[in-house]
Amino acid sequence: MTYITCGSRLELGCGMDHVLETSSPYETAAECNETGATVTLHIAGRAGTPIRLTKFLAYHYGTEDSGKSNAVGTSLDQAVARGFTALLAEQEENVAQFWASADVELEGDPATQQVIRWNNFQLMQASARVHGHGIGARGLTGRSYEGHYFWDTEIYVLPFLTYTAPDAARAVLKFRYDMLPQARARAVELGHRGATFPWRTINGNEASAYYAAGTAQYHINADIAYALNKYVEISGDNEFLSRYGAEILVETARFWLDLGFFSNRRKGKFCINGVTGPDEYNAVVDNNYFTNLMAQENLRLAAKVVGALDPDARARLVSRTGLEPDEVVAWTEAADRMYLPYDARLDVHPQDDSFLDKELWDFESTPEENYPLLLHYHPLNLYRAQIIKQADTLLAMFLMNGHFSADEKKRNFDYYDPITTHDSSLSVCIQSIIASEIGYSAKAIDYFNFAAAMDLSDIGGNVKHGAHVASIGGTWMALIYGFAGLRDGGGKISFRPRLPRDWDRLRFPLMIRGRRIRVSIDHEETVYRLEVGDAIEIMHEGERLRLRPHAPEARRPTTRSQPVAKPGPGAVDPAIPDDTA
Ligand code: IFM
Repeated sequence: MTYITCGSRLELGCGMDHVLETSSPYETAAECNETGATVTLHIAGRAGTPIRLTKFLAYHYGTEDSGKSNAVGTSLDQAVARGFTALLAEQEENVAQFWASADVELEGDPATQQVIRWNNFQLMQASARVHGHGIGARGLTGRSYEGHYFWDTEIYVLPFLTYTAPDAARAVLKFRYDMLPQARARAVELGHRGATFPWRTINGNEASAYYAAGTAQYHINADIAYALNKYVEISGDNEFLSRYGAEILVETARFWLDLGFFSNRRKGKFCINGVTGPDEYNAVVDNNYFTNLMAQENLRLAAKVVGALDPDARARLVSRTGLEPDEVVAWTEAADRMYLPYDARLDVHPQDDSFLDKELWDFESTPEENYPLLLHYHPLNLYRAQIIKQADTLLAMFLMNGHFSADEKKRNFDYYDPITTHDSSLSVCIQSIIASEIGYSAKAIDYFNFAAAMDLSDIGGNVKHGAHVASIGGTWMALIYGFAGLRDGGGKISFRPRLPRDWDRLRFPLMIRGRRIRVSIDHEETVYRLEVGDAIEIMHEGERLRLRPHAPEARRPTTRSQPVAKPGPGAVDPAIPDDTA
C-alpha cells in the first residue's frame, strides 16, 4: 500500500508478507483495494499438528518523488529470505551495541535507574532509522506535533547521539543539510539573505501555525550551527564539516548579518530585533540575549571554518554559495560588535531589551490549576509580564558555558529560576545542569527527578500524546553535563563530578573522536577507563589526565560546599509542564 499526504506530499509505503509452516492442507486468498489489503488463510487444521504463521512487515517513507516506497517489496523479499530467527539475532546485536555505547548505570536508586533506561530506549527507537529522516518531538511514540521536527533535535537530542551514536548524529545533521534548498527559499520569501531554517517542519518547509512562537524563533539557525560544530569537535568528522557543514555555516552567518544591524543608539553595536528566543512567553522581542549570543557564535564559527578550509574545499564552497571574501570580514565585525545586554543595577543579563521593564507575574494569585499558563491566559497577558516558560538565558549559560564566570551563572540563576514556570518540558533539565554547576545540589536533583520522570510519571498529564523526546535527551544531559560535570567547549573534554548524595554510583560511556571512554563516579573516587581506541587527554577537576588503553585513572573528589538556592523575585513552584503550544 502506498499513501501520499495531501499537504506535505510525503509518501509512505507499507507491505506485508507471510510465511506459513504447516503440514495441514491450506488455501490462501489475497485482495488489495484502495483502502486496505487482506490475506485470508483457510487451513484444515488437525489437533496436535502445529501451524506457525510469521508475518513480515516493511515500511519506507520519503518525499513523493524519492521512490522510497518502491523499496518495500525488496525489503520484504530480503526479510523473508533471511527468516525471522536471523532478523531477531540481528536486532539483538543492534540493541546490544546500543547499550554498550549508551547505557547509563545508576547504583543506589533502582527506580531512577529504570526510568533512565526506559528514557534511553526511547532515544534509541527515535533515532535508529534516522538516515534520511528527522527526529520528531515525540519520537515514534505519539501523534502530538504531528511528527514535526524542531530545535529539540539539535539542542536536546544531538548531544546524546554525538556521544553515543556518532553515525546517527551525522545522519540527523545531513538531513538538515538536505533542507538547505527550502531554507534558502524561505529566506527569500521572508526578505532575508542566506538561509532561514524552519522552526517546525516535516519536509523542510515551515509548518508553524503561529509566527510569534514559530517563525520568529530564528535562533534555530544558530542552534543548528552550534550542534554541527559540537558534532564535528567531538567526533572529529572534518569531512562532514567541509562537505556539508561549511555551507550551512555560510548561509546561516549570511542570514544573521542581514537580520541584524549596527545600531547608532547602541554605540554601533550589532543588534537583532523582532525575534523570539527559546522562552515562548516573551515573543517578538529585541535583542534576546540567547539569540544574540548564539548568533555571535554562528558568525564566528562561519568565519573560522571558511578560513580553515583547504583550497579545493573552499573553491567548492564558493561555487555552491557564491561566497565573497568581504562577507567573512563582515561576519567577524558583527560578531565582535554583537550587543549582549547587561543590566548593571541587577547585575544580570536581561533576557531581552524590554524584559526587566515588565511587571512581575503575580504568582501568589495564580491557582495551581492554571498551569500551564498558556492554556489559561491569552498570550498577550503572558507577553506583558516577567514570566518565563522555559530556560532561556540559563540555556545560553549552559551552551556557551565558557563565556560566563561561576558568579555570573549564580546571579542569573537566582534571578531567573523563581520566575520560570517550566511550562515546557524542555526547561527543567537545563535548570538542573546549571544548579549542579553552581552547587545548588538540592535544586539540581529536584529538577533532574522532574525531567527524568516526565513521561513515566506522566507529570504533564499528556504522555498519551507521546514521550517528550527533548526532555529525555535533556535528562541524559543533566546526568552527564550536570552530575558528571562534563564540559566540552572547543572539543576539550573535562569533568567536575558532583554525585547526588543519595546515589552510590553513576557509570556511563562516551564516544570521543573514535575512542570510547567509560566514567565511573562514586563518593570515594572517579575512575576513567579508555575502552576503545588510542590514548586521549581529558581534564578532571582542572587536572590534566592522559588516558591510555588498560590503564584506568582514578581520582578522589575535592570537597565542595553545597549552597542552598536563594529565593528570587517571584514565587517558586514549578508548574505542570505541557507542550501544547
Ligand atoms: O521546541 C519546543 C519548544 O521549545 C517548546 N514547545 C514545544 C516545542 C516542541 O517540543
